[in-house]
Amino acid sequence: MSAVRFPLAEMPDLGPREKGRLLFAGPVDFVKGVVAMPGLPPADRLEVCFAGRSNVGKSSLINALTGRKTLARASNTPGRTQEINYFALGEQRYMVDLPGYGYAEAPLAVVEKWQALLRSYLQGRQTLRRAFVLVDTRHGIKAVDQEILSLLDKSAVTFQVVMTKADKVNAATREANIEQVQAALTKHPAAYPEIVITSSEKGEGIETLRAIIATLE
Ligand SMILES: Nc1nc2c(ncn2[C@@H]2O[C@H](COP(=O)(O)OP(=O)(O)OP(=O)(O)O)[C@@H](O)[C@H]2O)c(=O)[nH]1
Ligand SMILES: [Mg+2]
Repeated sequence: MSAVRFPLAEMPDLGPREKGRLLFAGPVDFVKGVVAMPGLPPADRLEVCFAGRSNVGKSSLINALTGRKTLARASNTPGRTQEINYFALGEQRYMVDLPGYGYAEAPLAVVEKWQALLRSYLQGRQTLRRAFVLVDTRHGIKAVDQEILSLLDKSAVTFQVVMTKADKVNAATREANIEQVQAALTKHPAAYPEIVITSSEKGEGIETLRAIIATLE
């Protein structure tokens, strides 16, 4: 049997887990919401971003990671996060909540403005160390995701797929959509070779993701 090219991330060892726990137990602050590139905070620390279609669970994941329920606004209304939202983990890391894409009802002018900003951000942010691309475990990678994956390939920004809302699917759907994601990733040179399965609701994968963010160099 050949090895799976995009295996699920294993539970990290005690050391990285403790590093992750400490990082996220420390101060977490909302820094600012940015609507244009000149508004970005100084690129003085390592940064990760969370991208994904509208409603996939980006804000909820940031809240779960930080253990603060209302830090990033989460809502049932797609397209709620309209800005690039910066959160600081002490002075060590920035976490960036990106505006969701694929929100069908957004006016074209709005969509184009955000696409342009997303493009400049992904291509122009020197300290961006990894993009977490969130994919709903119920749906797998959709056509609307392919655009951002290609953009990340072109920008040479390493991205890691984080599957969200794992609590909402049965085991068979979970397995099928993990395989769908694994197959789709083979076409993307910028894909990091591990997938993380999460549930912001139940806490699955949160400790693993904390450790990943804390140990990036
Ligand atoms: N059951 C379950 N629901 C979730 C989970 N994560 C998010 N949700 C729900 O999904 C909806 C959208 O979550 P958000 O975190 O606001 O999604 P988002 O990606 O930030 O959306 P935009 O800001 O509009 O792009 C909310 O109603 C959340 O409560 C999860 O792990 N499990
Ligand atoms: Mg959001």
